[in-house]
Amino acid sequence: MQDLITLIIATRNPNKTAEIRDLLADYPIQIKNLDDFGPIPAVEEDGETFDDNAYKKSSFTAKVLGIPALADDSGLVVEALGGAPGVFSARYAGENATDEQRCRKLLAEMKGKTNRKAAFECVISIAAPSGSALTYEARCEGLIAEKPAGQNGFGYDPIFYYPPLKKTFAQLTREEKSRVSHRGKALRELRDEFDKVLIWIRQHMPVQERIDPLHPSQQ
Ligand code: ITT
Repeated sequence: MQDLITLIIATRNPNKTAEIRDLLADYPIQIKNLDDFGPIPAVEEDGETFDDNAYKKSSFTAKVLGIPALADDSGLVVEALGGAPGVFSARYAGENATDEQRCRKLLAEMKGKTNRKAAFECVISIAAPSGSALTYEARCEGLIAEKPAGQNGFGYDPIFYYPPLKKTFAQLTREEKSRVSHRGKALRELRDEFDKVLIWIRQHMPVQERIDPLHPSQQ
């Protein structure tokens, strides 16, 4: 029987971890968090696209720990703001701002704007320790609400209104959100070909050399 593959979720955002764990729950893998390891340096997310940053996070973590890593880079893209906050979503109101401060800043920027169209975008990158990677991406379209509503979720969920369900993402349960969200869609794409992904991971793992201490020259 083959050993169970370990996949580390390379995120420091516990809400993302919870959503990703839910969606990969039925698969024959052992999922670990960054908290399961000692401190590893943070990755600088200075890429110009979600794709760049997702790969930076997954490849760095996989190389440092020697285990396949899955990273998510995501954010909110607002049409009337020329695509902002985009890759700066996490830092939109400064490095140490809270989710509430980020939402408040976005609502202030949107004051008086009639075009409220926005989309959450997500790129999932799975990297092997060698640096090879697979990528999945998805988006979810909605509108920026006039004011926050709902207590669930994280980030911009209270101000992201999803017209088909007539609710903000923060008014949905985690399961309801994952059924329609950017992250849920990207992870479902990954799940749909998970058997192939497992084969890919096995093929890209470094070969462990076993040295027989009694007959080292025969190796
Ligand atoms: P990691 O880099 O450690 O994964 P992070 O929170 O810094 O965690 P990102 O750099 O990808 O993650 O920034 C994404 C930001 O975009 C996140 O902090 C939220 O503000 C926002 N965001 C992403 N997905 C979201 C979602 O499903 N609901 C609400 N806001 C979301």
